[in-house]
Amino acid sequence: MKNVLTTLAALSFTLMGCSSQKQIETTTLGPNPFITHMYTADPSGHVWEDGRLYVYPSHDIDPPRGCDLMDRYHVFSTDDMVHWKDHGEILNSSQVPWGRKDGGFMWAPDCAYKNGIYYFYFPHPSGDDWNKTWKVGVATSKYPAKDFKVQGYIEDLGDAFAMIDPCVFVDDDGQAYFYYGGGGRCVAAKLKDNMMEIAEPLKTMEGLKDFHEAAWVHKRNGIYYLSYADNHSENNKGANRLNYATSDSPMGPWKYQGVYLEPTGCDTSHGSIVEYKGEWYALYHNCSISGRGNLRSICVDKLYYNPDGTIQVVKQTK
Ligand code: FUB
Repeated sequence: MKNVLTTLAALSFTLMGCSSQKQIETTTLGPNPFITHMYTADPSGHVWEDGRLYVYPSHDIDPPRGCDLMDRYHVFSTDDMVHWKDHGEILNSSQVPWGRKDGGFMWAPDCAYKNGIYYFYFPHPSGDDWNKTWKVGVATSKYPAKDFKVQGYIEDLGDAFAMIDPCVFVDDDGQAYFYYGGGGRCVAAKLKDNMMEIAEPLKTMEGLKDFHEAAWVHKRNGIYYLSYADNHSENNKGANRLNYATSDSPMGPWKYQGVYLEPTGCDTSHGSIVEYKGEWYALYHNCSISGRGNLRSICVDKLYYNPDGTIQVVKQTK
């Protein structure tokens, strides 16, 4: 069990012959997984205007049937990276008017904020032939973790086969970009100001190596990062890793940079990268509570960059 106190580390350094003291605040994290009262996966992290870090995961159902029965979303938030609040269920497949009649399949979501409205994006099939009928639903609210109402889905996304895991990245100039993908294909487009329609045809993201799913885009020091899960397997079992690529544009082309999260013991891997209070974090899931590849639990660890902007492999802590 890790110490849960926030510590102040003093760093001494010498600059141009002068001796100086700089205080660097480092947050000590709590134990992983950080949500233990229910199974959670696919965490998307965002810091909103109230200064809290919100995590939008999907929810594994026990006993599982693959990922078929996942029918609801909860939201979690923290202001110290140790104590997490469960805001409760924000959406259920029974509330999706255009969704498949048997529900379930509420897979990896994301959330974005623009002009006082939170937009919650979730992949969900519209028909019985679930893997051919994916849509990306949009629910909106004035609040980050309650009162979401399904508004519809993003139109004109084309071939729906295996296309899941929406990610919406809002750039510094306010322009929002929509990413999603699956089955080897990752595509993106600018979103219109209404955050519910694409403003241009989808474009394939070039330069990714062995893309599987779980696209996530963040920006640091002017560099765009597209991270995603690959198809890696070990002993004939899924053991996906999280990879990343960089670009000077949110639409690529991308330069493949490598793996930043090794397999976590689950059948899938899925994560996000977020800055909170001056430090960077990798959110991801593992299966350490259940010991079962599709009963997953969300985790967080520190993420460190090298001086050239490349990402160090994340140390997965318990
Ligand atoms: O949780 C269901 C699916 O498993 C997600 O959409 C994928 O990214 C994988 O983690």
